[in-house]
This record gives sequence, C-alpha cells and structure tokens, in this order.
Amino acid sequence: MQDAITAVINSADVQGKYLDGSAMDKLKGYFETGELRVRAASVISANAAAIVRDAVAKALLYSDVTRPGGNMYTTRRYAACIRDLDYFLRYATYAMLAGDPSILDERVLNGLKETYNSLGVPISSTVQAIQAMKEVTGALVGPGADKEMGVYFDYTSSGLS
Ligand SMILES: CCC1=C(C)/C(=C/C2=NC(=C\c3[nH]c(/C=C4\NC(=O)[C@H](C)[C@H]4CC)c(C)c3CCC(=O)O)/C(CCC(=O)O)=C2C)NC1=O
Repeated sequence: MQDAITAVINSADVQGKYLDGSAMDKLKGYFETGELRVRAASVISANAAAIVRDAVAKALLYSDVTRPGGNMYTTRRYAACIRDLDYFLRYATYAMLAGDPSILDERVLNGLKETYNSLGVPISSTVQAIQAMKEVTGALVGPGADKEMGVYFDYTSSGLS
C-alpha cells in the first residue's frame, strides 16, 4: 500500500532527486486537506451502515437484481452484496485517508471482476450501487470532502468496468 507521501518520495527517489516544485505542491495539498480527510473518515465510520442502506434503496431495491432469479435474491446473496458494499466503502475511506488508490488495487479490485463474472454478479448494478454510495456519502461529508471521497468511489467503479 502506498500513500500520497510515499508515492511522491518513491518517484523522487527513482530519479535520485530531491522533491521538485510539483512534488512539493502535491504534498502541500495533501497536508492542507489532512483535517478534512480525518473528519470525513470519522463521519463515514459513524454512518457506514446507513450509507450502505441508503445506497441499496437508491440503486438496487425493487430492481431486477432483487427479484426472484436476480443475483441479490435470497438472503444469503443479499447479505453478500451488502457486505461487498461495506468493503467498497471502508476501503474507499482508507484510500481517501492515504490520498492514494493503491490499497483499492491490492485488496479490493485484484481479481474481483473475474470473481463477479464467474458468479454472475452484475457489474453494472454494482457500479450503480457504488455511485449511489458516492452521492449519499458526499451529501453526508459535505463540500471538499465529497470530492476527496468521490475519487475513490470512481476508481473502484472504473476498476470494475
Ligand atoms: C475485501 C475485498 C473483498 C471483496 C470486494 C469481495 C467480494 C466478493 N463478493 C462475492 C460474492 C457476491 N457478491 C455479491 C454482490 C452483488 N450482487 C448483486 O446483484 C449486487 C449488484 C451486488 C452488490 C452491490 C453477491 C450476491 C455475491 C454472492 C454470489 C453467489 O455466491 O452466488 C465473493 C465470492 C465469495 C463470497 O460469496 O464471499 C467475493 C470474493 N470479497 C473480498 O474479500
């Protein structure tokens, strides 16, 4: 896993150089949003179950996936879907705190598309649910933090697409 600081330092180290202006600007941006990120993470962790519930209501309930024959039909599969959304939310929050998406590649996206395809989990509905979580979370954490989180919901969505 990388974070905004190690990403900038590793790339300077590869070139055997001190940080240049643009690297310093990246770090500055990261430090300046530090408090915003920590505050957003604590709001999200206090409301995680509600965020997932609202996103499911917005994007999935009463659609084909929850009807008989749909991939969320049966309580076991419904629960698996809720759990997956909770993973996406938690790891997006970690990535937002780190200011770097590598944790999503390593722990969430690695092999996930193949797993979903082999189990018949519909990717488009999953992406819709992730986008619904982005909206619900954004409204909750407020301006600024909504953008910081949005990056990682989008990263997960495009990693699955
Ligand atoms: C921490 C990283 C991590 C992730 C991301 C993860 C995902 C993940 N989701 C799975 C299943 C599943 N995922 C879903 C999800 C959905 N079905 C829908 O129709 C909805 C659109 C969607 C929810 C948004 C369902 C229903 C299953 C069970 C499928 C089955 O067994 O038939 C499975 C197969 C094994 C299992 O059932 O537990 C994995 C590995 N596991 C992990 O360890």
